[in-house]
Order: sequence, then structure tokens, then C-alpha cells
Amino acid sequence: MGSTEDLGDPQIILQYSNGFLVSKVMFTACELGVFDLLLESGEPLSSDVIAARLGTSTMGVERLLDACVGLKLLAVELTQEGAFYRNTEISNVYLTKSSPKSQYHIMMYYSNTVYLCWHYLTDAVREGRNQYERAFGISSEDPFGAMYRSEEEMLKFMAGQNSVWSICGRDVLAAFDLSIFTHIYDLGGGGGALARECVSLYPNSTVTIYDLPKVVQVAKEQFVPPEEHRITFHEGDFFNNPIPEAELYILSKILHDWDDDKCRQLLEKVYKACKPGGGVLLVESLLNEDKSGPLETQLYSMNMLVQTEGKERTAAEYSRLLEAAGFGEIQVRRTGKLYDAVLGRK
Ligand code: ASE
Repeated sequence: MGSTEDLGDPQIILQYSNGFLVSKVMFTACELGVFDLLLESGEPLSSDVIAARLGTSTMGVERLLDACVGLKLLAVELTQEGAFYRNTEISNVYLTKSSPKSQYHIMMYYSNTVYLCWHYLTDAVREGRNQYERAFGISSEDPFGAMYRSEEEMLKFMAGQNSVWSICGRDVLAAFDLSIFTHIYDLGGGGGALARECVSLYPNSTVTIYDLPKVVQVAKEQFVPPEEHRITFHEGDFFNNPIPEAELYILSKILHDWDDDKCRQLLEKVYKACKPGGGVLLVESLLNEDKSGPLETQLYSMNMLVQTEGKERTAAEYSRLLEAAGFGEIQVRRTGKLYDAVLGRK
């Protein structure tokens, strides 16, 4: 019996092949500051002026600008004096450095770190492990040792992770009514964007960001303003140091970094520390139960392969991990955005 499956549109194969070209055009325009310049300028600019102001070749930037027009990240106006470029609304909001919803930092992390790991995707699939040795010549034994190999890398990662919460933070925290929990620990809370979203959404909450000492230091200095009195810090390694008692523990994009054994180990520790009646909130991108999608989550799971020891999981997989640690009354909320929420109670 021959397959009755539609051959489909060959265009889709070509589109997929070009996916990385699209990413790189957007990353490069961000990195060069095209969108920042056009926002500051307040009026459309010619490629000559843009090249002069950014210190690039006119020839190169002209092609970049036209490709951005094709991607609808810029708009072009043709006049007798030539072509004039301006930002589209979406670029003003998401691609400029200064916007409160800026995704600039995650783009820079993708372009300069994630991208280099993905060069070795074939090796990662063959070997079933991350590719720090090939990409950066550093040991991949401790993935966060590798990811935080320099203060600059750590900063890029923290800023990148923070930018995601300006888009999805409210949705994941509002997925459940968390107002019954007043003392909250954000384990691996990094740059604190989710913690800030939390204290703003829940006026009676205080959030302690628990993270590695060098992460906490940078978070205090560069990310969380000192007048934010409802956010405090705890320096430690949650695998090797004690976890203090609290009512709610947020583990946002933590379990996806680790294999099942490490996840169980961490969740058991959290369960022991948790106040009776308290809970744990997992914030993760959930795979469909049959792993048929969403595509973004499947791709992120590949990224966990090249960068960490973890993977993306289904709601049932997270529920089983929570149950094995002792948590009950497990509830799952899909937000329809990139990140979802799973709540377990003690
Ligand atoms: C981690 C999250 C990320 C560890 C490494 C990471 C992200 C990128 N690299 O916990 C953010 C999610 N994006 C992707 C592509 O996975």
C-alpha cells in the first residue's frame, strides 16, 4: 500500500532552510543598533545616514535594511531623494534596547552564545550531551559553570532571561491565585524580573531570590533596585546548600535544565523545606502529551540538549516528578504563551 499522505508544499522545506538566515538578520540589526538609531532619530533615515551613524558600510547596511523591510521589522518610503527607513511598531516595542518590553538582550544571547552551540547540533544528537567543549573549549561537566564562564556571559544570560518575563511574566504568575502565599522563594531567580512581576501582582507577597553568590551580586548591583524592599536575596547552590522554609517556591525554567534524577533530588529538598499547606510553582514551556508540539517547545528542548543536562517535558512528566517528591493536588494551567504553570501543594 502506498502512502496516501499529501506530498505537501515544497516551499515549506525552503522556508525551514532559511529560518536561520531570518534569525541572523534580526539579531544583526539589533546588535548594530539599527532599531535604536531609528527610534532616537524620530524621522525616517536614508541608508547613507544610517551607515555613517552606525559606522558600517553603506553597501552592507542597505541590504540589511531591505531584508528587515522584507521581515516587516522596518518600513521603507521611496522619495525623490531616495529610500528612507523607519521602525515598524513591533520593532519599536520589542527590538529597541530602551523599551520596557525589549527583547534585545535575549537576541544577543541567542546570537552570540546559543547560536555557537547550535553549530554542533549534530554532535549533540550523536552524543546526547551539551556542546560547550566544542563551542567554547570548556568542560561541560557543570553546565552552569560553563554558562557562567565569565561575568560577561552571566550578565548576558541574566539580562536575556529577564527580557522574557516582560512578555510572559504576568501570565504565568496570574495562572493561579497565589495571594494565599506571602513568603515566596524564587529558586534560581537570576536577574529578578519574575520576582518583580510577582511583588507587583501580589501586594502582600515578599520574594526571596535564591541563586549562586555571583548571580545574586550582579542581580543586586544591576537588576533589582534597592528601593524594591519586598525583594530579598539568599546566596547559595540549591543542590548543595540548605533551602530555607517558605510558603511557596517558584522554580521557573529550572527543572528543564536537569535530568530526572537531579529534578527529583531538588524537588525532594523543596518538599522538606516547604511549610505544610504551602506549594511549588513550576514555570516551564509544556510539551503536548504526545510530544507533537508546540514547535517552539520542541526546539527549546533541542536547545536544552546543546546547552544543559535537561529537556522540556509534558505536564504529566512534571506531575510525576512532583508526586514522587511528595507534592499533591497538582494543577496545570496553559497560558497560550511560551511559558505555562504547574502548581503542587504540600
Ligand atoms: C535555560 C534557559 C535558556 C538554560 C539555557 C538557555 C534559554 C536559552 N538558553 O534555563 C531560554 C529559552 N530559550 C531556548 C532557545 O531554549
